[in-house]
Amino acid sequence: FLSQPRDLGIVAVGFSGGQCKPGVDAAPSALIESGLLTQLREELGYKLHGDDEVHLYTDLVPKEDPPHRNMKNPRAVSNVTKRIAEQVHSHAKEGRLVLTLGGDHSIAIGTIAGSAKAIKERLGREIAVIWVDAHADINTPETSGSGNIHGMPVSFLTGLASEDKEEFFGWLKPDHLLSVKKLVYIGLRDVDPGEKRILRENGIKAFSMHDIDKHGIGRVMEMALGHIGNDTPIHLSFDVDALDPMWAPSTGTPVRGGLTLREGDFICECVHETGSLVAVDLVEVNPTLAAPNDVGAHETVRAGCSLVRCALGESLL
Ligand code: 5AB
Ligand code: MN
Ligand code: MN
Ligand code: MN
Repeated sequence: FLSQPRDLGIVAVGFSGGQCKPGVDAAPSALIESGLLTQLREELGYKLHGDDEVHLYTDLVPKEDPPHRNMKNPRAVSNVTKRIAEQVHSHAKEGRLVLTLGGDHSIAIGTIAGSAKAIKERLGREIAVIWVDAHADINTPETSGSGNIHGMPVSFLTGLASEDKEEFFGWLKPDHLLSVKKLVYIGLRDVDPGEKRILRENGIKAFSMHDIDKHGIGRVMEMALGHIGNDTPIHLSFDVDALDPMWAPSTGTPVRGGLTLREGDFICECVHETGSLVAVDLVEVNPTLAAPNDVGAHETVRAGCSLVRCALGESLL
């Protein structure tokens, strides 16, 4: 693990267009104000690249953005994720580990596209993705009941959904994509019927909360990392709603029966220990959902910071 880069590219994404609740765009500022980047710099010894600027991408959000194939805000999400892919790519091609602070989970279309392309160019390797979430986020526009693109990123990233038109994710090229064989889910407990069919038909590896209860998180991580194989570059995409609402109540789509904070931290520690981590996303923290004076928002931000620090090696002795 000593070879894992000490250079860290930061992409702070204040974007909420992949779903309908405002406030998830305020997460990067809340995470940064609570001291996350200072801790990474001063306590974990990373050299940070990119600044503390939170990108709002307002120039990329069109005034008129009617639904297309049932997707809400399709042009905005396509434009913004295309730009995020360029940002992540430019860090990753320099050999930096990339940390993206979302934002809703639609932004993973950009982060994973960017790291897949950079790692292919730099190392000639395909990345693996560990997707930690209560949800599978693999709806196609046609299977989605909500039309919210934060429930669809994995279908675009694996090529299960696609579009030719540039303005509707047509910018995604083969180099941006992820193989369904290199995808592993952890923490699932709220998967739509259409998504279950997609997971089954494509033989996608998934560890639900049931599997975690049955085997324990230690065994599940062994199996998850075993599936990916040694030495494969790993992109970790962590949706804070994978945690139980007890630890992360301030999120747009909470689901009971989730991971404890300790289990979430353990997942991040195990991924760090592989020495193969190339990128981390932390998404779906929404600090505005709690009532004023409610501790929920603060607790959720704190949990998010803890997950990121563990993924970046804080627990190593
Ligand atoms: B999240 C749902 N499957 O498609 C849908 O928070 C929820 O990024 C998606 O995991 C949740 O709208 C997206 C019902
Ligand atoms: Mn989720
Ligand atoms: Mn998600
Ligand atoms: Mn959510």
